[in-house]
Amino acid sequence: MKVLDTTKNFLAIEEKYSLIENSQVAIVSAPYEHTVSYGGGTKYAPKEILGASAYVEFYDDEFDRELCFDIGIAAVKPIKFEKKHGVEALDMIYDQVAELLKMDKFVVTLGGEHSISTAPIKAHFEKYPNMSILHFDAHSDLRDEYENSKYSHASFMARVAEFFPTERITQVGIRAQCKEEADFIKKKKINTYYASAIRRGKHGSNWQKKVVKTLGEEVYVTFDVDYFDPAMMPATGTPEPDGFLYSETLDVFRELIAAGKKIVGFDVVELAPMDNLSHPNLTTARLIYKILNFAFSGK
Ligand SMILES: [Mn+2]
Repeated sequence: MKVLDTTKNFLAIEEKYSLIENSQVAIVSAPYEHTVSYGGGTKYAPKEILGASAYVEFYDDEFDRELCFDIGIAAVKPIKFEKKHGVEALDMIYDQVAELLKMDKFVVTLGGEHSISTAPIKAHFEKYPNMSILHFDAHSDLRDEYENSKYSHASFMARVAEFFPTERITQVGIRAQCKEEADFIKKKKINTYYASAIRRGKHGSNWQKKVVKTLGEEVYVTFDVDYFDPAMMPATGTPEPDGFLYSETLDVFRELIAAGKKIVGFDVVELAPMDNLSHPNLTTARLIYKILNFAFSGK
């Protein structure tokens, strides 16, 4: 499998830490964008995230280590979708993630729009049949279809719910959905932590711990950056007010690790890079490296 070279890979690390055979982590770039409903640009996200990652420090003070040199991180060459979309595009992502999982890599998938997440979730679910899904997002993405597409970014979780046990899905930060989605959540017993309920204190001061309690031992994370407050993350297609900040979000991962639970893989989607505004790209790159630090905290 071909990887990006030192100038273009994650953290811009030298070859011996970023060849596929030397790396425990593989980063998949899925620059897929087909069903934009508001602002566009997610197809540029993987390249911009990798570019910004060159400015992320290797050292993490919380873990007192330079994780990248301990585990190795390979960035695989981006998937070329050309004219392919819908199921065909998802199959391409699935094949690459499944192949890397077979090689025992920890896989991180970069979107693209949120519809891509169905593919890595399916591949991880086959390897980790007991896993839970932890879904950060402003939207629940449970519309059966949106703008005549079953594979819209607004329907991705509805597709996941067709093959994944819904009571094992936990959503955090939701603040924009239609009634059909709210009804579906109740009927299918999805654990949804609405932004307003968190802010109103409905889940107490340590809401992060409550979120973690709903999860099993193995956790797959799907992270839509529009979960964050638009003040810190304006670079996304459908920004919604009343979002979350960085540190309170990391506390979810801290509770997860404290509870002895394990992150088995993750994806980060919906970054739509903006001209002349670099901090959203850097924030996303830092988030990815930080989640890796949590995922490998015990190793
Ligand atoms: Mn969203």
